[in-house]
Amino acid sequence: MKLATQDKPFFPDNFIEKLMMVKDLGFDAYEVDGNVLVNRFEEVEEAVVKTGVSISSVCGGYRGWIGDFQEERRRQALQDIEKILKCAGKIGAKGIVVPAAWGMFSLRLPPLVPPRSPQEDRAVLLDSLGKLDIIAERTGTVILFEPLNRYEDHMVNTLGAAKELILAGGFKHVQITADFFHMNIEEKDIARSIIECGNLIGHVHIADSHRYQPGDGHMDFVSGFKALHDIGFDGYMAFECRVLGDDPVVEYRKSVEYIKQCIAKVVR
Ligand code: LER
Ligand code: MN
Repeated sequence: MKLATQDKPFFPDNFIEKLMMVKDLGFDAYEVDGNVLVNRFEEVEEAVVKTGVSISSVCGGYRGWIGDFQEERRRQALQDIEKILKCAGKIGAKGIVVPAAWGMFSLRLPPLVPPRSPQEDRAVLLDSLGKLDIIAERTGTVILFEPLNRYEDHMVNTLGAAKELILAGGFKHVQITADFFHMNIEEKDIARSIIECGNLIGHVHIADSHRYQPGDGHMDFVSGFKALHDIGFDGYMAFECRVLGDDPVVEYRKSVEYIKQCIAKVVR
């Protein structure tokens, strides 16, 4: 199990310096924003070569959502993701993390009634994932489809729901991103859900129970990591969190150490 991190406000902007800091903190790779990857591609490519730190994956950085209520914005998302995946494939990143939508609608917050039926949501998502499946194949990448918690998305909240859509569509280049923060809210038993998805799990996001750095909250990472180890997961776990503490660099370094200790308990 390899570790990656998303960007942090305390990382340098220069890409070589950024990836050097990523390595120095104890990470193997960097999860890049899609817009940054496309617009600063040469710089990112040079930094990967010079530092030996790879780009594990891409997250965000496109307009609209693959399950957008507005058709035009959905098309925009698919077009932007295609551009991002061309760059991701060239640089050796596994693929892009995509939720159905983020912050578009929640069934648990007013106005409570969405403008589209669950059947229509499903048809839209199957269509988008079908189109992305073909683009992923062409670019040598994978769509890392991510269930979000009920307050951030109303369409796909659990690993099981993501798996069901992938199997229903027969997609070969769509896998699941298992995000511990969302799983902590939505899964009855995180370890069991991971086991049930098996090799459909393609990527992992980690944060502690309060979305801050791992080790600072009350998440049980070890049982989840054991399940990942049992299914033979050999992908990246990318830190997706804010960092609490007076000195965020010191705290982030401690967090990486903490996660490495959790991994050591299951990988012997
Ligand atoms: C948002 O909470 C999240 O988990 C991101 O990975 C969005 O894709
Ligand atoms: Mn996530």
